[in-house]
Amino acid sequence: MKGMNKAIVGIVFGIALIYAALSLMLTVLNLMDTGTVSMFLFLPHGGELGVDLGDYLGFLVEPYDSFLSLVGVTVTGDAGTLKIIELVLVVAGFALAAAGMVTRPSLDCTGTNNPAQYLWTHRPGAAARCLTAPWGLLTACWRRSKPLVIVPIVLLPFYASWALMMTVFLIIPFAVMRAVIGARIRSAAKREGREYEKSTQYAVCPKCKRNFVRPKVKCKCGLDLDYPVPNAYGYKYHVCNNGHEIPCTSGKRSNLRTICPYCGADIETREAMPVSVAMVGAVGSGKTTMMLAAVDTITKMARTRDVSVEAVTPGVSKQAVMAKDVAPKTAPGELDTECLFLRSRTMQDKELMINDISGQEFEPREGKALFEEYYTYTDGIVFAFDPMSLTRQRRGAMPMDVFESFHFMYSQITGTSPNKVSDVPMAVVATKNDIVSPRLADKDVRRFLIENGQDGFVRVLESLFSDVRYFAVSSYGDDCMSAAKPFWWIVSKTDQELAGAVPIEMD
Ligand SMILES: Nc1nc2c(ncn2[C@@H]2O[C@H](COP(=O)(O)OP(=O)(O)OP(=O)(O)O)[C@@H](O)[C@H]2O)c(=O)[nH]1
Ligand SMILES: [Mg+2]
Ligand SMILES: [Zn+2]
Ligand SMILES: [Zn+2]
Repeated sequence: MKGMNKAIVGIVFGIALIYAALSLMLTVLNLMDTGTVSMFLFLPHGGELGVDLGDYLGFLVEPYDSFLSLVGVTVTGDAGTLKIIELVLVVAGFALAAAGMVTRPSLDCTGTNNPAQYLWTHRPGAAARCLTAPWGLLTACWRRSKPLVIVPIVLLPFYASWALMMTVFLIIPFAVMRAVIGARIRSAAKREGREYEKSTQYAVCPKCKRNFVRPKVKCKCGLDLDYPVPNAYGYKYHVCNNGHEIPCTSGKRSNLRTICPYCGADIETREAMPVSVAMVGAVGSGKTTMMLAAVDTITKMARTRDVSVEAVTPGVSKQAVMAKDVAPKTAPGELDTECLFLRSRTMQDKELMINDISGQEFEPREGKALFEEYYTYTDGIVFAFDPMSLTRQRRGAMPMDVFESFHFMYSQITGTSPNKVSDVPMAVVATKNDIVSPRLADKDVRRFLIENGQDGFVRVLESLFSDVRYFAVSSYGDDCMSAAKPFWWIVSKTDQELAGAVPIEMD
């Protein structure tokens, strides 16, 4: 038993013991005075310190008195010595009941599942354990060896009255403690729920792409625990089965090692609010280069406002960004989501998640994997096309083909009818603007598509997505500021705080 539980038990048992000790003191004083054994209740009133229970519960107290004098008389006939012996027996009885309170079975709070240690007042059977604590000698001996239990049974007449009194004295502190802790759990849980809802809402696994309210946590000893939130296991921290403390208040939790509750992968969530963007486009349309250019720009612009950007996946690392102009072809198949964490002193952590897919996935092919979760929780879609592929000898897949292939997956995955209008922001991006002549402005892109035989694409796209915006970007060299615009437009639709924290011009 550790920390909080020890404190709770200490308070409850402490109050009962102090109270019983005060009653013992009155009992001893009375014995010295009158020579009779009676039980007292410590209750200062009208100049008196206690109430003589013998006056009210004589049928309970008298047998105790008779028993003790009987034992005393077998030893001595002298009245003075008898008093001393009775005094010793009373104190010993008290000590036996008090000793029961600190024996293992009643104090032991180690659990069997994780997180292991319930708050003591909220663990199953806590009330019963509390009330039986003064009789702990019986259980302690029984546990050690069954025949041994005969000893506390024989001694029972000496300490039964004291144990009974302590049992009664335990009821009030336990009930008060339970109510106080229950109220603390409730208010801490409410506060945590509100804060989590405001700052995080949910988390997304970059491996399996599924989303969930809270991840699981791996303790430093390797045990998997539920995400620590204030509950019966603790309102400030939980304790694992190996005794490690795991904080469950929002500020301290973000450094915990988190794992995905579905696939078990080690993931970082940092309680950051996620914004998730999916990329669509033909092979060679410039998706990966654009993503890296956007990361580059976002990082540079964030620095001007003291916002730190940390890439946690290798695909968007500093090295990858530096080599963006020679980005390798993206391998087909399902890939990990690229993750960036953004934070500042004034802004709660944010996570920008980008799903970059190989253009091959939008080519007609048998038995294609449906990218289930790529699109299920997406906050926006960046649709890239290479304008040169439309003008020069029309090479590569046309935007319409890519869109049809994408939309087939999209409607299957989101379980909507193929005609349903989606309100997910759709950024249509003409890439490689540095080699297009004349250069395109954002406002020219829609007309450019129509004039180059993609009027069908524009029509279908705009009928299926209600929130479409066109961009023209260049991702090459240092002149790649424009690449961040489509991403930041999506961010601004989802998270105003993040959008405002990094100055990306949208014009
Ligand atoms: N000049 C110029 N070339 C670009 C630009 N963006 C991409 N490219 C080039 O276009 C080619 C394809 O770019 P990627 O970013 O790999 O294209 P992708 O859409 O990711 O392709 P897949 O991963 O195969 O689907 C590469 O040779 C890039 O260097 C750009 O803005 N300007
Ligand atoms: Mg790529
Ligand atoms: Zn997962
Ligand atoms: Zn542990």
